[in-house]
Parts: sequence; structure tokens; C-alpha cells
Amino acid sequence: MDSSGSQWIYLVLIGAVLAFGIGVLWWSRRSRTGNPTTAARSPVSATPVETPASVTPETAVDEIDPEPEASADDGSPRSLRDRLGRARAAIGGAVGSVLGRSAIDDSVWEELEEGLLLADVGVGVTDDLLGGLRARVDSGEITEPDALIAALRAEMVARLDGADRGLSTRDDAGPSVWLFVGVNGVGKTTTIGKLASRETARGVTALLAAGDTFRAAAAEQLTMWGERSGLEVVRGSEGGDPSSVVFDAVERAAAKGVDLVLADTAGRLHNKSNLMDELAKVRRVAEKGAGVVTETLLVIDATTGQNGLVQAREFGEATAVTGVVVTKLDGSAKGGIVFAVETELGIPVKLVGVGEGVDDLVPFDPAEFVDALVGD
Ligand SMILES: Nc1nc2c(ncn2[C@@H]2O[C@H](COP(=O)(O)OP(=O)(O)OP(=O)(O)O)[C@@H](O)[C@H]2O)c(=O)[nH]1
Ligand SMILES: [Mg+2]
Repeated sequence: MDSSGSQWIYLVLIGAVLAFGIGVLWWSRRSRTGNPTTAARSPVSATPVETPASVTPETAVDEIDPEPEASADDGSPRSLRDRLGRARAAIGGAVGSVLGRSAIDDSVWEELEEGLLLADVGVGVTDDLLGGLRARVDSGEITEPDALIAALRAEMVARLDGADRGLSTRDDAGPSVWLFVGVNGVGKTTTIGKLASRETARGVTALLAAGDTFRAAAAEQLTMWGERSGLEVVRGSEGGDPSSVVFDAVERAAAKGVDLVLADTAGRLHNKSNLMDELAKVRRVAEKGAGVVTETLLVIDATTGQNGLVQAREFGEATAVTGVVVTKLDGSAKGGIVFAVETELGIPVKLVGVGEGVDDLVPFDPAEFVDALVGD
């Protein structure tokens, strides 16, 4: 074969390789955009509480592992530290890197700031925390990276210390009511189910009020949880008045001598002001008869990050929120929302949800939480 013939063969070969490469690239891009799981992982809308209905359960559970593990390999229950693996990835990563440094330089501050913001601690708290630490470094009180991290840890715990995190019930006779509020999909009904089991195990007598009359399935879901703990569930008709369901439940509890009514509410109605008005009414009517509302617990989904803060403000305006339950901390990289809620709104976080199972609800412990978030 002459030299021009072999040049042609080379050209054809190069052309074929190029065409193959472009084809592979095109195919991989196509399958990536067409993947339904990736498409579903769109970031949570920046303003979901404008209309609570826009926080769909799909986005709310966005970051959750499909099959959360209930126990470690050796069968023991997984610790909070294990379950907060994702949240730790943000702050713990920065902390690990800072601990590996020989001095506190500018990049140390940058890394800590980035880690805290990634965990959704919030700009205000982050500036405040790091500002205080900077002053201590500038004054010569802190000179080494490990002392800096120890101080950061202590400051974070101090910010959460001292709040009353107990769940109140009344001292006198008559039913106490714990009302659960929050946008749809955050975990209200699941939290009631978990608490129903916990309180029953402690010997408290309880019954459940299916105050979410917006969807028929809501009462079904609550009934399943009630059956699990052997508790009566007071229900109304779909689309019925949530206040009258809660009122009936309180009267039933009073008649039976039951201590506690756990009242579910809808996470969405036709529009936001409906929801807030309805909640205020439920709160009032719950106390019209023999009951006293001793807790109004706002449930926030940790995976929605700083949106939780907006929700807390809005619900706080409609009804006096006495505590926050932060759910889905097991699958969230944004556990820092706890700081924003507590320090900016002064509402104590009382419980955290770390899974979908009945035992996956734990009292909030600041030191344990900071350890889990910051790492060793
Ligand atoms: N991984 C994880 N999932 C949770 C947790 N809490 C609730 N979930 C899940 O979140 C989803 C929504 O929970 P629900 O209890 O139905 O939420 P809700 O606030 O009652 O929702 P609406 O009734 O629509 O207002 C369910 O699939 C729960 O299993 C948690 O702490 N961790
Ligand atoms: Mg519900």
C-alpha cells in the first residue's frame, strides 16, 4: 500500500475514534438528565413557607437514605453520633483539617466558616461564634489549633445550654394537650406515633386526635400508630372541622380519665393564612372544655435547613410555640438549624428525630449533639 493509502486509513481510524468518543459523551449526559432520582434531588425551594403546600414530602425527604439502618453491625442501637454522619461531614471535615495544621492562619478561619455555613448553622451564629474565637486568638489566649477547636466546641454547647427541654403536663387533674404543628411532610404524624409509644411505655395514659382532616390518609396513618401503642384515636370526617376533632378528643380523654391528648394537625390547607388561622382556632378550642394545651410543638425537617427558621417565625406568630422537634437529622447535612432556631428565636429544641422507626426519637442533648456534629 502506498503512503497516501495508509494516510487515508489513519484518517478514517481517527474519525471513528472521535465519533465513538462523542457518542459516549452524549449518551452519558442523556442518561444523567433522564435519571429520575437525580431529577428528584432538586434543591429545596428557598421560600417554601410562602405557601406551605410547596414543601412536598418528596423534597422534604430528599436527603434521607432509602433504608436507614436501625442498628450498628454488632446489633447495638446506633448512637446519635453515628446517625448524624452527614451533618458531621460538613463541620467535622473542617475541624479535622484545622487540627492537622501547625498554626491558626487565615485559611483556618475560612475553613471553619465554610463548615459551619454548610451545616446550616446560619450566618448570624457563625459570625458570632467565630468573632468571639478570633478575639481570643488575637488576645493570645488561644494559640494552637486544638485549643481553638476545643473552644469552638465549648462555645457551641454553651449557646444551647440552660434551656428547659422538658415536655410539660399539668399538675392538676384533667387532660394535657400536646399540639403538633408544622408544614406538610416534616414528620408531625410520625413524631406523634413515636411519642405515643414512649409515653405509653412510661405509664402515661394517652389518646390521639386526628386533627389533620385535610387528607383521609392522615387519619389512617395516625390510626396505624395508635394501634401500635394500643391507643384510641379520635377522628372526624375528611374535610371536617379540625377544632371539633380536637375538642371531642379532649372531652373523651376527660371522660376516660386519660392524661394526655396528642393532637395532629394538617401541614397544609388551601393557603397559608387558612392554615395559620386554623391552628390558632384549634389551640383555642382545645382549651374550651376540660383540656389545657401544655405544649405546642413545631416540627421542622432538618433537611430543609434555614427554611426551618422561616417556618418557625411564621408558626410562632400564629400560635405560641413552646418547643421544636427537629426531624430527619439522620439524613441531613444541615443539623446546624438547631442553633439558628434556638439562638435567633429562643425556642428550645426538645426532641430530635433520627429515623422512621418507633424508637427513633431522642431528647435533645446539647453536648451530645455538638459532639455528634463536630466529631472527635
Ligand atoms: N429518616 C427520617 N424520616 C422521618 C423522620 N420523621 C419522619 N420521617 C418520615 O418523613 C415522612 C413524612 O412524615 P409524616 O409524619 O407523615 O409527616 P407530616 O408532617 O405528618 O406530614 P403531613 O401529614 O403531610 O403534614 C414519612 O415518610 C416519615 O417516615 C426522621 O426523623 N427521620
Ligand atoms: Mg401528618
